[in-house]
Amino acid sequence: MTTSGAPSQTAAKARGLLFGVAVGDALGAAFEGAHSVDGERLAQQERAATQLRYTDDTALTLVLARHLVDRQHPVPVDEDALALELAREWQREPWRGYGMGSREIFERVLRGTPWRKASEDCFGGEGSYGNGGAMRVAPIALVGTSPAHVTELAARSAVITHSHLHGQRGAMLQACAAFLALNSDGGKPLDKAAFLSQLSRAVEHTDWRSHLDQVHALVDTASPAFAAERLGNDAAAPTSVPLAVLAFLQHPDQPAEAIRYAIRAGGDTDTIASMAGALAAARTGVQELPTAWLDRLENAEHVGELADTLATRMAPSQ
Ligand code: R7I
Ligand code: MG
Ligand code: MG
Repeated sequence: MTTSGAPSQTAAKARGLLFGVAVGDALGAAFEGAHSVDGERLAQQERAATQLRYTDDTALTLVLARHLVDRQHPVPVDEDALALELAREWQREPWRGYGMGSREIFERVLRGTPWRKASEDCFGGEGSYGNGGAMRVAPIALVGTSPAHVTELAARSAVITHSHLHGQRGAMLQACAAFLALNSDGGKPLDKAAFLSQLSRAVEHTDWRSHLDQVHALVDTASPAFAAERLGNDAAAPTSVPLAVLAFLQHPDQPAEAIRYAIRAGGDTDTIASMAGALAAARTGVQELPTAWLDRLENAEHVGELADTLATRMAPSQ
């Protein structure tokens, strides 16, 4: 790992958030699309000596993190600039496993189509409700000042590629969950019911409130397979972000276990494990992520530098 000396708790949490995204994504990537993942296959992947390579989830999260670093409060999301930055990242490394809708939008943006039009035209004019807005949103939690602020910024960062409201609501939920996890006191047990009701207030939509009610009913009892059956585990935002929140709530103080739970649920494993890892490691700090995983992660130095810079933007109370 690239940490020099002991980071402050703020920096440790910021690093936890970004490294949680990256290692969840990279470990889950080998299983994306699997119906479910057995523990032994996952253990083999954990023991392998090969580099952990991340996918589009982390690549675009790092673009958003860099975007926030380059801007000063109070306008940390500039949609026009961010649209080009995201599209250029796809153009630079198109092989990282991008979703079909996002690929089409990036291609059109680079050819000069305004991002809003490209986003609205996607999926026959329906707009995307994929989880691509949610998968890249976690760094917003490091610069937001309240759940309302975080959800507003999250929607602005997501609409560029996800004009369908559910694509934006997924990003709002994940960003708000990351903000609450980051600001939770890792020294005390997490009040899971209070966490879910804060999230419910922030999402302001009956469908999403009902997803969160289902999460509440599954907390502490559901196996990964049962949770996937109930909540869904595919690449659509409404059927993936709730499972990531559940994976976090099953293991709020053990990010490695939250990631394993998400992967064992199958489906969109890179994305769901990435979102769950971001939440849990933002709460605990990076020191709870296995060093063996961090040592294998590609581009870890860059991830750490972005986290350290964003940590300096966090409000002192965090
Ligand atoms: O949201 P997006 O960037 O995809 C992210 C996923 C993650 O799993 C990444 O790891 C990567 O593998 O891709 O890309 P989109 O293509 O916009 O949305 C993802 C999927 O959601 C699509 O491929 C569709 O299956 C589904 N989807 C829709 N289907 C029908 N109509 C999203 N929106 C629609 C829609 O409006
Ligand atoms: Mg991916
Ligand atoms: Mg995925």
